[in-house]
Order: sequence, then structure tokens, then C-alpha cells
Amino acid sequence: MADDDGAVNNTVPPAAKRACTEKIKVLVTGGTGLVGRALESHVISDPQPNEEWIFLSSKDGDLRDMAQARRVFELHRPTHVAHLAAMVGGLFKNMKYKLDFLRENLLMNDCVLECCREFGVSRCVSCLSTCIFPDKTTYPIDETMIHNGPPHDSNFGYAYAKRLIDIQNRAYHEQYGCMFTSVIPTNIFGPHDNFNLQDSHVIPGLIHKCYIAKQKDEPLTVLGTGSPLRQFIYSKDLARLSLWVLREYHEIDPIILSVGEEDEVSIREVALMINKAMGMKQGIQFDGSKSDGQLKKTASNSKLRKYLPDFKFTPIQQAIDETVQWFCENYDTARK
Ligand code: NAP
Ligand code: GFB
Repeated sequence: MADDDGAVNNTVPPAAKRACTEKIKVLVTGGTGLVGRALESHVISDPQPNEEWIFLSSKDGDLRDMAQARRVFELHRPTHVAHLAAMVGGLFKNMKYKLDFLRENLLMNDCVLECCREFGVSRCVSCLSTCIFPDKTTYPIDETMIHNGPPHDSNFGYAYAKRLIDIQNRAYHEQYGCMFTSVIPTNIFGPHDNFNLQDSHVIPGLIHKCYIAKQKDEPLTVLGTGSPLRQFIYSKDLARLSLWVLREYHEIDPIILSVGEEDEVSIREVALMINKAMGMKQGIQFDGSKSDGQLKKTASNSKLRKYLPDFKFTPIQQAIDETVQWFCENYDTARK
């Protein structure tokens, strides 16, 4: 069954069906990003009388700065926080700016979590990533393995900053009883992504390149060999799951939000899906001089499945079709 916005329906119980009278005010850091915009659309489609949502941009305050972060919390006095704000980027941006990824994210996370404590926020959900897991590991990776060894060298700055959120959550709980947790999504994509040709993740980057290649009647150039494997999650599915986490998940320990291991695809397969969605007549070619990054980071979604056995993810070709359509329709204003 499909929603009005075309996304596949799933079995996360609509909050409307639950008796809930507690007033909550949710502050979403990074509310203007890929995930923030998807969450906003989902919240608007399922409004709850007891919930008020505020979606922040960096223009509302630089969350690397404690004084500015405190001003934001003072102004809004949230009961709940979805902490999405981060310095984010694909493989090639991560390889270039390791120190910036480490420092900016450490600062942002520390300011946000400390403000959550100071202002008595009752629940905070922060966003980690499956790229933070150890590089040399057994598969599938699960939530218990975050700190078992060094992450892949290509993004160690980002990875160590994100790992520390899990450490902070435990320490805030043990010392102050705070209920702060985290989610671990795989690679995300969808409308409102960053489609920059150099800095973006692979799907938005290839969509933009494909758009240009189609106009020039040239093949799509895919960086690396195309053999690395990834699990991708559509931002609309992640929004539904994140909302469930905020409302219903009560552990401090993180939870992986991912499609199953059987839905892992190669970069080559993804490029072919993008070509198909774009109606490209030219094929694809590979630039083997560019990095492949991590060959795989196969994650288990068993914990998620224990909570939500019937959740249905949008099929990846449908999600890519929708994202390509959104990009073509919003070409002039899309982030690129
Ligand atoms: P995004 O599209 O790049 O958006 C980043 C958001 O963070 C924007 O709203 C931005 O605000 C805000 N931000 C950046 N620096 C800030 C600062 N100094 N102060 C305040 N706000 C700041 O990111 P996303 O892809 O939605 O990522 C959301 C979360 O998911 C992040 O925590 C990320 O690490 C995680 N994640 C992403 C992926 C992925 O594939 N994209 C995968 C796994 C996990 P402005 O736009 O207003 O500047
Ligand atoms: O999404 P992506 O940049 O990030 O994907 P990671 C990188 C993979 O796609 C590599 C190939 O195998 C690249 O060789 N690729 C092919 C391309 N063409 C392109 C292209 O035009 N652009 C990009 N970006 N890649 C990131 C981490 O890793 O995952 C971040 O570095 C973050 O920290 C994110 O957490 C979720 O999956 O390799």
C-alpha cells in the first residue's frame, strides 16, 4: 500500500491510535538537512495534538558554540531532542577533512548533549552511522561492536566523533540518569539531499552527474571499481523509524536502522538503477583511479526486527526513481 506521497506504507503504529496526553516539545537539530526535511514531512502527515516540533537550521544558532546552543535551548525549552545536526559528507569529503569532521562533530555533540542535560530534556536521540564500526570485523556488524577496533581509515575523524556520542549517552545516564540514546542508520538518500558533485554521498552525486551526462549524451562516470557493497535507506523510511525511536524506544544502547543484509547492493548496481531512473541511453564507465573506500560494512537489523518485525522498506529502485524525479523537478533550488 502506498501513502499520498508515494512511499510504501509500513506497520509502525500511527501515534494517533495511541492514547497519549503528555505534552512534548521536540527540537530537531539539523532540521533543514536530508533527514530533517524527511522527518518534517512525516510529522506534518501525522500531526499529534500533544506534540510541538521545531526544525532548526544552523542559521538559528551555531551548535559548535556553547553560548549559541544555550540560547537556542533557552528560547525553545524542549522536552525532547532529535539531534541530527552534523558535519556530513561522502567518502571523498571525509578523506579530505578528517580533522574538521572530528572537531566540528565533537563540538556540536558535546554542546547539544550538555544542553539537553542542563535544560532537563527527557529524551534525546542522536544519529550515528554504520561507517563508524570497526573496519576489520566479522559480519554482520551489530550494535554491540561499535568500539571493538579502529574504523576505516577514510573517515576516522567522523567515526571517532560519532562513537563518542554512544560513550556520552552511557555516561550521562550513569551519572545523571539522562535518557539519551542513538540510532545507527546506513547510507541515507532521498529528496533534499546534498547533490554536490565533489562532496556528496554516492547516490546524490551520481544522480547529479547522470543528469549532466544525459544532457551531453555521454556515459555516467562512476568513481572506483563499482564493487563495494552498501545498504541504503530511503530518507522517508528513516523518518518513520526515527519517529518510532523518539516515541517508543526506551533503551540507552543504540539501534541499527537498516534494510536487511539481503538488500545490500554494489555501487555498480546503484549506478545502473540511477541510469534507469534517469532514462539514460548511454551506459556507465568506471574511473578506477579513484578510491573505493570501505569495501563493505554489512549491518544486521535483527534488533530492529525484534521490535518491528513487519516494517516494510521502500524498494530501492522505487526510492531512487522518486529521488531522481525530485532532483529533476527541483534542479534550480536543490543543494548542489
Ligand atoms: P545534511 O543534509 O548534511 O544536514 C546537516 C544539518 O546539520 C543541516 O540542517 C545543517 O544546517 C546542520 N548543521 C551543520 N552544521 C551545523 C552547526 N555548526 N550548527 C547547527 N547546525 C548545523 O545531513 P543529513 O544527511 O541529514 O544527516 C543527518 C544525520 O544523519 C547526521 O547526524 C549524520 O551524521 C547522520 N547520517 C547521515 C548519513 C547519510 O548518508 N547522509 C548516513 C548515516 C548517518 P544548515 O543546512 O541550516 O546549515
Ligand atoms: O556514499 P559514499 O560517498 O560513502 O560512497 P561511503 C562511496 C562509494 O561510492 C565508494 C563510490 O565505493 C566510491 O568509490 N562512488 C562512485 C562514489 N562514484 C561516486 C561519486 O560520484 N561520489 C561518491 N561520493 N562516491 C561514507 C562515509 O562512506 O558513508 C561517511 O565516508 C558517511 O562518513 C557515509 O558516514 C554514510 O559509504 O563510502
